[in-house]
Amino acid sequence: MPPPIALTIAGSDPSGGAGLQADLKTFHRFGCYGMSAVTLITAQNTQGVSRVDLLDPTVVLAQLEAVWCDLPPAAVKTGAIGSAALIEAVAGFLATRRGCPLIVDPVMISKHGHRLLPEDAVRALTEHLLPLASVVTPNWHEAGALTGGLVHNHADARRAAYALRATGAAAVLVKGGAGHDGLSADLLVDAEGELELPALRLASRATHGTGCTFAAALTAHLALGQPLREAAIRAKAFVHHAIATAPGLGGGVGPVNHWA
Ligand code: PXL
Repeated sequence: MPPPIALTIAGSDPSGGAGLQADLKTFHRFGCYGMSAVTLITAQNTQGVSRVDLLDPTVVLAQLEAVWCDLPPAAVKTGAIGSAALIEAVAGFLATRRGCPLIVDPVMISKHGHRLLPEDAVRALTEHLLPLASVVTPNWHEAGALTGGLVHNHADARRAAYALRATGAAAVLVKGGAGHDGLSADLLVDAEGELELPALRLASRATHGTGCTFAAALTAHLALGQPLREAAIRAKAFVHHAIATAPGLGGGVGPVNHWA
């Protein structure tokens, strides 16, 4: 049996901790065959982002067309897409090719605070991409930005999750990593209701790419045919372990352990 194919549509992080590099490593870790369509190229390391260059939408569409007809994916993930024009191009492509799970990680700001999505592109995300999503995985900041408010606590996160489901996303998983309590609890809202995913918060500097790695693990488990709730529980456990066993690389916000 060939392995399931997982495709990421995301930005490049040359330091290998986040972006499409984190996605490919995580797909590989779970036995999926990983493919990547590049949307933007960052220049960065664990200490900061020095440059972001967006690719032309036609360049992204050409990559998607090339791989889709020859190696149809079992699950697709989106990461940093970079502009309203790019989001509209990607969503337009995916709208005509439904049928496999779509995991939308609404990447907006890097761990260093560098903006990866301009504010005027947030609306393109909610209007065009979220309605296609099987699951969308915002952190508290992104959940607030996508719903036109601020998320400061678990009650805000719950409200934002329901508001995001109203955009047409089949499920919403709001990550609780930005909280200050000892439990970094995520909240999943799907057609069946709510599922809380608690995990002991780790005091670690190695959090570069945690969001990408989590969404990529979720994508891999869905590509392998697991139900969403099971996939979410496993992805959460994986990221926790990946932070706990981080390799200690770089002088700044270091990468997690993608072999965890
Ligand atoms: O973790 C968010 C993220 C996504 N994609 C790219 C990134 C980052 C964070 O640095 O660089 C390309």
